[in-house]
Amino acid sequence: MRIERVRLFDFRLPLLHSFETSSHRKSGIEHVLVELTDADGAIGWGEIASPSDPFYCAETTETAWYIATRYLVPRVLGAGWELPETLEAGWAKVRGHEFAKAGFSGAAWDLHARRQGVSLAAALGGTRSDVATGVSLGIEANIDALLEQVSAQLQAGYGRVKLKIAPGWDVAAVAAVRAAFPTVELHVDANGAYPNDTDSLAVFRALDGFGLTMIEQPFEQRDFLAHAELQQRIETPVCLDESIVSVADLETMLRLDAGRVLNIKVSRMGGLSQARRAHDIAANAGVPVWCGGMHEFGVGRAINLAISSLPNFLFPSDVSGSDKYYEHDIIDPPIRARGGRVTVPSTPGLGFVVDTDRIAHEAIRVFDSASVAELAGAER
Ligand code: OSB
Ligand code: MG
Repeated sequence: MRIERVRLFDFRLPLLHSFETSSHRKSGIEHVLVELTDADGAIGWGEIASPSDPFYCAETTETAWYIATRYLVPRVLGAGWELPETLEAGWAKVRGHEFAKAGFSGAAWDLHARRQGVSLAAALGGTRSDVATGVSLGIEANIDALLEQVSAQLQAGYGRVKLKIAPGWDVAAVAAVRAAFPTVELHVDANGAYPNDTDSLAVFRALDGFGLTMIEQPFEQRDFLAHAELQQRIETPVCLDESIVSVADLETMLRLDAGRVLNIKVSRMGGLSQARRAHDIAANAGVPVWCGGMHEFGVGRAINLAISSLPNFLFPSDVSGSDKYYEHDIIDPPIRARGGRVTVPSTPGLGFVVDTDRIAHEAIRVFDSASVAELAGAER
């Protein structure tokens, strides 16, 4: 098959509840939606879920737009391919920019699955018809506000809660949640905010006593040794997120025992093919994985749902219902969780109808390969 047209939509939605991590606070999300159309008019959708600012990873909405229009679109347009991996190989020489690549990878996989007449989950080798999901809660103004959030999410049926932590918002917050909800499946995520020093070790030793399922990304992205040393000193599994942007990073983690759980983010790994490889390698090593989120709109959320149906996703995924984040999502029906579980669609591709009219109408900016005679400045 051949891609005949690429459209990119820079799209923004307000968050129902603003979200604060160790690095910053945000009240809206801006992602770039990718639409690929083949010569027969079949369509695939993907989502570039890069944060707007370079605080989680180096990419931003602007760098993703630049890389997509200048380097990825020219490699995708007109290329012949049958398997998504073939299309992805076309951009292999572009280094980094995993989020930008993941948006195109998702669209290629959706298109591929639709053409095969199978669900994206089935195309990936998924084995579950529904997946366990959990919620991620940001840093709140005070502990009462946090307890209120936890209580609301438990009432909504979620059984797993992940708390964002940062120096100064850690042991007391976790102790309060644990005291109020003794049996909730609880885990914490530091987004790399802790220095590798004795004060931090004391925090993690204290957190080790709360029966957490995991402590996610305590130290900075590249510091595998700090994570390995911490894992020797505490019982709670260390989970890596930001550190793992390639299969080689995962091999490093496994070799060093720098973490015993892997957060697979499709975007962070550069797309679905790499995410699936990471899943398989972790499964062979006996390391469980779960699917992290980037506050995706419905397209990215459906992609996360599909990969979460693979067998080694053994902890709840951050694929909570659309209603936790957005009033009106861009897919129909929106993703819904019941009793903390989300059904994996069995209809072709993503399994949701994408509201193209609304996206085209409300986008902040649009790129359409059909309306540019020659891609300005495009580089092969
Ligand atoms: O580390 O998981 C993270 C959001 C932005 C940046 C980093 C992270 C997150 C989340 C989002 O936790 C969770 C979700 O999408 O439900
Ligand atoms: Mg994380």
